[in-house]
Amino acid sequence: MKARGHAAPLSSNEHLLRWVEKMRTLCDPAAVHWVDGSAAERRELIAGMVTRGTLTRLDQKTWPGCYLARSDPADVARVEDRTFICALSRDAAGPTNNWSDPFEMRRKLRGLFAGCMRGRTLYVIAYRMGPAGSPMSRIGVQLTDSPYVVVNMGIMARTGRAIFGEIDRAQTRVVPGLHSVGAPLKRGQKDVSWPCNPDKYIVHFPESREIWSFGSGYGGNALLGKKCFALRIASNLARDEGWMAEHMLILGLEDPKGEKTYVAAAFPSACGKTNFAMLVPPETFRRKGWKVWTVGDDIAWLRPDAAGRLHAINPEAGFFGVAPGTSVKTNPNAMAALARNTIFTNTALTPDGGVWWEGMTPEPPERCLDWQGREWTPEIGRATGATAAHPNARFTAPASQCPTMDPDWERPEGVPISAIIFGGRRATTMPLIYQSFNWTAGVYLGATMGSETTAAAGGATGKVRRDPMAMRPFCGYHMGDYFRHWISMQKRLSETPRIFHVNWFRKDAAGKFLWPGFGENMRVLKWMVDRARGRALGKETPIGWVPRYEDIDWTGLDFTRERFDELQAFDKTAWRAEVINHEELFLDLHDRLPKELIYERELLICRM
Ligand code: SAT
Ligand code: MN
Repeated sequence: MKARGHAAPLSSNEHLLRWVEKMRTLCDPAAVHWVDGSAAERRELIAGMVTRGTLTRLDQKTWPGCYLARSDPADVARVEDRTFICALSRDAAGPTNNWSDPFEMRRKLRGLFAGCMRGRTLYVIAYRMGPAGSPMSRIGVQLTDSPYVVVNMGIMARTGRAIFGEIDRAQTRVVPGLHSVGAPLKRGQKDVSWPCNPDKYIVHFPESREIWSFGSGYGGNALLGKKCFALRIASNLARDEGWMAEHMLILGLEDPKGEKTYVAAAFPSACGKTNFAMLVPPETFRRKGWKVWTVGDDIAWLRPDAAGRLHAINPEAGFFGVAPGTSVKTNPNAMAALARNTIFTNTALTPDGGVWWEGMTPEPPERCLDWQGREWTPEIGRATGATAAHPNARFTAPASQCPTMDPDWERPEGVPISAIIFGGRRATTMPLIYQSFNWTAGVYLGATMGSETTAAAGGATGKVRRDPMAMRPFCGYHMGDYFRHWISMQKRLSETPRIFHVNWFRKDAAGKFLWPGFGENMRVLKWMVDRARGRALGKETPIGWVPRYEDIDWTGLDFTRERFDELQAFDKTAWRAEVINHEELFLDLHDRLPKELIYERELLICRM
C-alpha cells in the first residue's frame, strides 16, 4: 500500500510527468517514489538504509537524529576530471572545463543509464534553491536511485510536496537532473552498503540546462542542487539574465551600534568558508557588541535590486561542511548545527556510538572505527599514517540549527552586499589582507587568485593552482566570458561592493602559520567593513590598499608590529613569479580575455 502511495505522481505538470516517464523507461527501476518530504518518509528511508548498512545509527541520546555513512573508498570527493560541460561548442565551455560533443555525450549517457536502476527505486525529488517567495529562487527536479541522496537533499535544499505545488501553480521551468549510482541489481543480488560505479560522469548541458550524473553517490557529484545546479548551470542562467552565481559564503557583521554590513567571500573548497561564515569574534569584540551573523557558507546568488544595489541570497538550506578541523574551539556554531539531525559521511565511529574526526578534540579517542569501519587507535594512526576520518569527511546539517543564522537569512529579496572578499590558501607571497583599488582591479585580483589544492577534489593536494574567484571547478562556461560578465556587472550597479583579498595561511620561514586565524579574522573583517563604510584609513601599495599596523584593532591579542609586517610583506621576487603565473592563465584564455584585465596586469607591473 505504502509503495503505491509513493508511486502516485505529486505533480500534474505534463512536461515533468513526460520526462519522468521517459527516464523511468530508460533506467528501468523496480519502483518509482515521489518524494513528499514528510518526516514519516524520512524515517522510512533512514530505517531502510540502516537495515542495508548504508547508515549507522549513532547513539540517539548524544546524537539525536544523527547517522553515519561510509562511502566506497573510491567515492570520497568531487571528480573534476570526470566533470563535463557539454556546450554545443567546445569554445563555449572554455579551456578550464572538460568538454565533449553533446550529441556524442548524450549517446554515451543513454548507454550508461540504460537499465542502470534495475532492482532499485527511482526517487523523484522536487527542490527549490533559495528561500520561499524569492524572485531569485529557482526550482530543480532530481531523479535519483540513491536514498542517501534523497535524505541529504532534504537537508541541503527545500524539497517535497510544496515544491511540486510550486511547479504546478507557476508552470515554472525546472532544471532537470538525472542521477544514478550506476549499480543495477540483478534479481536476488545482495546490495552493497555504498553502491557506485568506477566509471563516473558528471555532465552538464548548459544550453538545455540539464544535469546527468552517473556513478558517484558523493557530495557535489550527487547532490545535484549544489555544485551542478547552483553553480555550473546557474552561472549560465546568471550570465544570460544579468546576475551572478558564485562560490561564496555570506555573512553579516553587526557593529556596536547595531548596524549590519553584509559581505560575500569566495574561497576554494576546504579553505575555511564555513568557519568564516560562523566566526565568533574575540571576547574583547563581543563585549563591545560586535557580532557575526551567518547567511550562507558555500554559494551566493547575487543580483542588483531596482536601485542598483547588489543583493545576495543563499540558495541552500543546509551545510555540507568539512568535518576534520571542526571543533568547539575552531567553530562552536558549526558544532551546534551538526549536533542533531545530521548525516555524517566518512568520519570515524567511537565505541559509544558517536562520531570523531581529526581536530574535533585535542586528544583522539583511545580506539574507534575509522572511516572505512576498520579498527583504529592513535598507535595505528602513528604507525601507518592513516587518519581515523577521511580528510574530506563531511557533515550534512540543517542551516536552521546554526545559532548564528541571520534573522534575515531567508529574506526573499536577499541581503545587501557591501564587500566581496577573495581568499586562497597560500603559504607565501600573499599578504594577510589588501584591498583592490576599484572594481576592475578587484576583478583582476579575483580572476588571478591562486590556492593550494585540498582533499575536496580528487588528485594531488597542496599544489598552487589558479582558481579564479574559487570558481575553476564550478564555472559552467568559458572563464574569459565569465570575467567579462564580472566586469560588465559594474554597469548594472549604482554602488559597487569594495573588493578585498585575504590569506589566513601565510607561513614563516620555519613553516609555521603567521596568523592565528579563526576568531581573530574578526580584526581583518572589521577593517574591511570599516573601509567599505568609509571609516578606516589604508596605505597605498603596488597591489592595493593595506591597513597600517595601527589601523587594526589589536585589543586582546598580543601581535607585534614586526610579525604584522612579516605577514603583510610585499616580496618583489615572489610577486614577479606570481605575475608571470597570471600570464599562464591569461594565455589559456587569451581569445576571450577582457581587455580590462590585460590593462590591469600592465598597471600592476608598472606599479611594481
Ligand atoms: O562539492 S562538494 O559539495 O562535495 C564540496 C566542495 O568541494 O565544496
Ligand atoms: Mn564549496
